[in-house]
Amino acid sequence: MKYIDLRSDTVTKPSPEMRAAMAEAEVGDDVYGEDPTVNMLQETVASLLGKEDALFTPSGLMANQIAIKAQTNPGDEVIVEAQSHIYNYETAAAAVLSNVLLRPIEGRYGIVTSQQVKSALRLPVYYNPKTTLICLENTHNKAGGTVFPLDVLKDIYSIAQKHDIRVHMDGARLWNASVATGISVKEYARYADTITVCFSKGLGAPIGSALVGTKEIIEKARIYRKMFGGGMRQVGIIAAGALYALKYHRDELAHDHEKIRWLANALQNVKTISIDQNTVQTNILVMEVTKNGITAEEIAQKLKKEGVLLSVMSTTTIRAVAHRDVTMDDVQLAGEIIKKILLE
Ligand code: TLP
Repeated sequence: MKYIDLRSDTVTKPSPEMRAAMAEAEVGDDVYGEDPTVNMLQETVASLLGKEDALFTPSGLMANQIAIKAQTNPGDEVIVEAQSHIYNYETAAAAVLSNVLLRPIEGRYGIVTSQQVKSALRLPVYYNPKTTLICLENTHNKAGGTVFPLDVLKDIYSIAQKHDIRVHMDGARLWNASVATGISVKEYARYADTITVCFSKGLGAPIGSALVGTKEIIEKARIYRKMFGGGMRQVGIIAAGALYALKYHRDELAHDHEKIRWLANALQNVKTISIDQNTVQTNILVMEVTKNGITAEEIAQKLKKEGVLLSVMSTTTIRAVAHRDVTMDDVQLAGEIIKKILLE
């Protein structure tokens, strides 16, 4: 059966043109810093985000965890949003790899306010944990692809600087935030010390993320990437896919936003689905399915039988993610099938 796969934007496959660029990539040993294509990717990303340096990593998770490791000491406290990827979907890696205390703060639509951050600051007493890092997510996955407002980000960054706290932005989908708002990724990056960006989600590269920051932090990050088993050799083949995606696929993310907007509108009046239209900002749609006595998992199974794949986010919510490998026609057909299953 051919599925319409809306589980995630991670499912995209490299196009023939991207594969050709990968096949032609010049390579070298990146553990020696000698892969010209990786070096070009790192320079390109650092410059796009207006930071001194960047480090290519095999995954977004690794980039986030290296950022935490490089900016904390064991026993430190890291403020995270309660629904964030770092807190929910990273195998408790921060506790294991960095020995830090994650302090979750519940945001609205995944956005914590500067007031919440202020209230979370601890008195500098020796028996209190020392807060050294705040992690924010832009766009916010679990909240439905919501964009972090720039003014809130600015306020949080200024509070953090006053208290000698670093800010890390999990910008796995920062490209989407930028396309949706017209605010450059560089402008968002001004208000974070380190940023994770990802090439293998909406941009359509097969593998890879990057961590961006000062030379000093990236130097430390390189040590931890190696420690975590992420030192790669002739990886320019992969970096070439990322470079291709950055050059040709970024602007196309707007189409994915249109597809999700269409789906959200089409399902708005289905009485067994609840959609908060405020969350419909980019390429993700999180829907509460309220059909009596049926779990989200069972609904996802029924949809699968009809050829539509969605991901289950909780017992009552499912997620559809638009990406470059599904067309508007696919999404419209999926919309009809979702309606049919939820109304039957
Ligand atoms: N998110 C995946 C799943 O893990 C949930 C998805 O399908 O959306 N930050 C954010 C905000 C993410 O959404 C993800 C992946 C990551 C980090 C981790 O990236 P990878 O999968 O490259 O380790």
